Amino acid sequence: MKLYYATGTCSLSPHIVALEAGIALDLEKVNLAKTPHPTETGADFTAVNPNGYVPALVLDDGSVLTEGAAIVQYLADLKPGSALMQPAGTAERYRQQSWLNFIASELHKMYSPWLFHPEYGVQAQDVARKMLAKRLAFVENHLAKSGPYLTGDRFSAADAYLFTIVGWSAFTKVDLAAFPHLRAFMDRVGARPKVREAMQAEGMKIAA
Ligand SMILES: N[C@@H](CCC(=O)N[C@@H](CS)C(=O)NCC(=O)O)C(=O)O
Repeated sequence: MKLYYATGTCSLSPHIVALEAGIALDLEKVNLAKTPHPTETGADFTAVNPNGYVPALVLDDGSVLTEGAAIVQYLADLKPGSALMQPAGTAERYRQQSWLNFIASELHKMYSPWLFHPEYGVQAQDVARKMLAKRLAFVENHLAKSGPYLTGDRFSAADAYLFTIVGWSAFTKVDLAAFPHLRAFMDRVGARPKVREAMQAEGMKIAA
């Protein structure tokens, strides 16, 4: 299987899940700075994902799976023993899917495009930061009551996604000072060997 990724973007989440599950992926980097996005081998990425965004996972049968929240579930389900997602149909699985959807719609898309595209303007960015502060406060309260991970004691695919997205905070000037449990979560997940391995493989800086 091959994961199309761009360094430090939302594709870090399936990259982490694959490593945590013990799945060896081929990686192909996409240059998002150029339009249409070329890959590192010179291919046109829109031929893989017509929407032009990462992550995209090419499965062993050659078909392509897109949407990060679906890709992490696919990878986790390949290795049920990794317990990165609970079995389909269980209440725990729906809770994890609820978090994946929350992260995708309430956090991911609030950071991006608003905070990565200055052309949206300062006013739009301020609105996004205010909304994010509310949503992150919700995550903070949840972690305080029910942590240390989103669904309790075990790291899951939803945690990989949360870590990836909240990791954009410093760069986008989203202040985490009021969220000690979330900051502790970021440190805890960031210290996981497979998380560090994924970040290093993408050429990201990791804390010593
Ligand atoms: N709905 C997609 C969105 C993915 C997405 O926003 N990817 C960003 C990087 S975090 C991207 O590749 N943007 C480049 C573009 O849209 O051209 C998902 O959840 O996987």
